Amino acid sequence: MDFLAQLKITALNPGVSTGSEWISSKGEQIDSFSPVDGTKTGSVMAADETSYNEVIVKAEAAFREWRLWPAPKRGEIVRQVGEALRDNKEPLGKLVSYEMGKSLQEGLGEVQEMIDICDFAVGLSRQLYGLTMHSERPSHRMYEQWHPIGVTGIISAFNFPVAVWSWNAALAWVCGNTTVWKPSEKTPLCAIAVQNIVAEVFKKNQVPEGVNCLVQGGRSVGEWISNDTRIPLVSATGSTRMGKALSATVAGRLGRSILELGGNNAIIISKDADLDMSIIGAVFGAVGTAGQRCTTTRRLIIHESVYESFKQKLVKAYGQLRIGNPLDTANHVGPLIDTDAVKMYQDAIAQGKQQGANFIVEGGVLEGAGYESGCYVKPCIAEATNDMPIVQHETFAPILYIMKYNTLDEAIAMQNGVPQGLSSAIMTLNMREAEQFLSHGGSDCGIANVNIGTSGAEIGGAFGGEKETGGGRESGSDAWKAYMRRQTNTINWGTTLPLAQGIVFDF
Ligand code: UN1
Repeated sequence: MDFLAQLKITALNPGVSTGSEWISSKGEQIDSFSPVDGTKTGSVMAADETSYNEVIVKAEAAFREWRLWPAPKRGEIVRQVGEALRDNKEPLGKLVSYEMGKSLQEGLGEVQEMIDICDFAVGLSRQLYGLTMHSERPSHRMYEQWHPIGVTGIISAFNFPVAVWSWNAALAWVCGNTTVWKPSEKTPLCAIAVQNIVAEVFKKNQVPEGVNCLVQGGRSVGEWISNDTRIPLVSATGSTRMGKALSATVAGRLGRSILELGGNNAIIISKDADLDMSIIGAVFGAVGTAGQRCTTTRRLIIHESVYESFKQKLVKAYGQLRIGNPLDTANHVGPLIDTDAVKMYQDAIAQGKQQGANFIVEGGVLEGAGYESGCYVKPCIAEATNDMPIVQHETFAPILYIMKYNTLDEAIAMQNGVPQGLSSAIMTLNMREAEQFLSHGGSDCGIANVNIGTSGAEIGGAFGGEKETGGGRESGSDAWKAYMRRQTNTINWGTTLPLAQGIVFDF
């Protein structure tokens, strides 16, 4: 495991940092166990209240300085971060794969997403555009500017231990904000590695200490962040339950939040679909990352005329899946994150059966050589109906529910008929169907695709979803606006002071 040494990870790591400096803390010790083989890879020390406060004070002070750097200069720093990530792609990808359990391909892909968002942010640093407007008053000019907002809290989940942080951090930095990151306590070492990589770039460029902060810890650290009036913006990824609690707290102090919560994503397989292509999209979407992406395909809504043939293709494809060590590129499916996740998977299967779901590919926990961690499970498929409580619920595991439809209206209603609204797709070669699905009467999700699956979004688009997914947008397009404050400016260059709306005020 030379990747640990390459990334400067030791057996016991401090977990609190203001950038290049590490701060000692008296929080609990968080141990990282790899779901790949159950090995304890290393530990970090969580933040306590004193070290947390020290970080926020530094982050606030750094903000006052960092916001004055010209945005393209901040972009240049992010460009160098992207370069450093390119240099470290191999070891960091391996660590992601080893600590989180996703396939090496996906671990490397995650680092590639970090590189991509850095590239995007570099360009963005010269494009933080505001509009100009025509004033109704003579000799007046109106325009808007986007200004940095302040310390940005980033709470990320185990399933994308580094990429989702980078979507937020790269944007926040070019926007002139400082960041305070609370990574998942299930993937603390990935955060240490990233902190070390960024620290080197920041130090070389004399970026103020406090622009890139790390506060490791569990729920209490998340609560400190959401309650902290010194943090005007909190971006959080995780369960809907966490998001509801966090957004209530942040809203209670009139702070802003960007939420990226659960998904319950479906692919509609039309009678006019290319079935071979659909199989690839559906299977990758359902079993990739062992079903632990927010964008994982959880439901297939299949036209009744192709239902039986598609079902057979699915069963055949599942029969060919290789489950095992994700660092071995011959395997398709790695482990779940931990044994708690395995328990949730088993509970969901039991509930599904109770509710009448018919498992056509059975699940189960794998045992024996190579599966010692107890985290490897079989991807499974059940015939179900959309209204079953278990189908309405997001289980973070490779359980795929399939169901039939007759008309496209019915299929769209089923696709939309869940509390979540992240990602959706239709497989069809029929233009009318595709357009209806994408129209205002179609999918109600933040992401709607044609002839690709629900997962695997690119960073160039805004990422996020509606309803219980939380409404936030991260990453590309104009998602950056959420990381800045808008200021409307009106300038009078004339010699009189006319009032808006023609109001006369003479004395
Ligand atoms: C997530 O699951 O939280 O679209 C993010 C995808 C990835 C990001 C997923 N680019 O699957």
